[in-house]
Amino acid sequence: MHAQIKIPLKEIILATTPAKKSASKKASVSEDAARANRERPTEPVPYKATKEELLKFYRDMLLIRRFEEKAGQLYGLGLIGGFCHLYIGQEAVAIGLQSALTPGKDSVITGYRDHGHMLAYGIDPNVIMAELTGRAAGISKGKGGSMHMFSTEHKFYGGHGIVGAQVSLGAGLAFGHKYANDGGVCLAYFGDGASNQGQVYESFNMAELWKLPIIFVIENNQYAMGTSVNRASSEDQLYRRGESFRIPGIQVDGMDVLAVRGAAEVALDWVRSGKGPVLLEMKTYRYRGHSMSDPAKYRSRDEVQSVRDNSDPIEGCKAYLAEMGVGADVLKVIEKEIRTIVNESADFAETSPEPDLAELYTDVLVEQY
Ligand SMILES: Cc1ncc(C[n+]2csc(CCOP(=O)(O)OP(=O)(O)O)c2C)c(N)n1
Ligand SMILES: [Mg+2]
Repeated sequence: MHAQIKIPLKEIILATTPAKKSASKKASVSEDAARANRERPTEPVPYKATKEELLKFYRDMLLIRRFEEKAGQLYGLGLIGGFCHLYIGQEAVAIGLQSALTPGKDSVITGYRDHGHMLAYGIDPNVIMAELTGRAAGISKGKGGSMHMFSTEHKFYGGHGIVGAQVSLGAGLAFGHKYANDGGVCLAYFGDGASNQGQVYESFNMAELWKLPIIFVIENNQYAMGTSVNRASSEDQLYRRGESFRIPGIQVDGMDVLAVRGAAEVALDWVRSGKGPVLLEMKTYRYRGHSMSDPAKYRSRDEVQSVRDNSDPIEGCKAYLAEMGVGADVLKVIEKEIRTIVNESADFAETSPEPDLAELYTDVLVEQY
């Protein structure tokens, strides 16, 4: 028996390539040229927010941050059961993108890390917190919990626990917009881990083929549970993932709300003008573990601290506000208002009644087709 000799894959490919080198070289050059000639969205620029808009971004991001911190506390007290995935660190993504949407026209769908996207849509914090604590007043009547929240009146379609499933469902929502000719665009969020799922690529193919009005948003927070993006992804520049489907991709600083909003403007212009989908890779970071049960041993405290110190989206927004002359006194008033809203939502969620036992038998099947 021969001893097995390991030859790097690259060398095998070179050794077996036919001699007609110039012809194959030529083909690849013209392919590159064709790709370069394809129309692309314009390069996004940071959004030029007015002082009022910037204050609203700050307020909305702070609401997510404080709401999530409170949810973490309620979980620790045993008032929230089951899974709970916090969005702390990623606030600029949901706020930058969703502030650019037209309410009642555009739709949003995401995975299980969904509280922030609901708050960004202006949904009442009381009904979100009540859902977390499993109360009848919760947005899914207390039966969905953290991962399964919906608000069809806001065109917010969940809240999904199956990694990547929301991408195909989002393509369906976009198909709905096109079919009804209602001018709406679907924003479908998914993670860096989800971006390795097969159904994502089936959805990319159909979405581009049918020029569906959809913005695919990869929230690249660097980890899928305990696995870093570089360990799990052969192409870790995730904005390139739509390339072979002819879906243009843009990489964005997802820790900067103005950069995110700027990219949202470009993406919406592209999609609304009928050019089909676009892919946004949001480079972001989650400060907390994957879920409440994750001690996050796969990364160092220093790594997390360094992101907090250097790229925190709320601190970044504060700096922009300071440049516009907004003083600490104004921010303090906002901080106080947010604390009140969040405390009230926790009180509401603790004191409102649990669902009736009979609710166990409702919403299980759709009776009519
Ligand atoms: C189809 C499927 N496979 C595996 C899981 C288990 N799972 C839950 S979350 C997760 C990681 C996903 O990471 P990412 O897409 O980066 O999202 P993030 O949690 O970082 O927001 C995995 C593997 C699942 N829920 N569904
Ligand atoms: Mg991730």
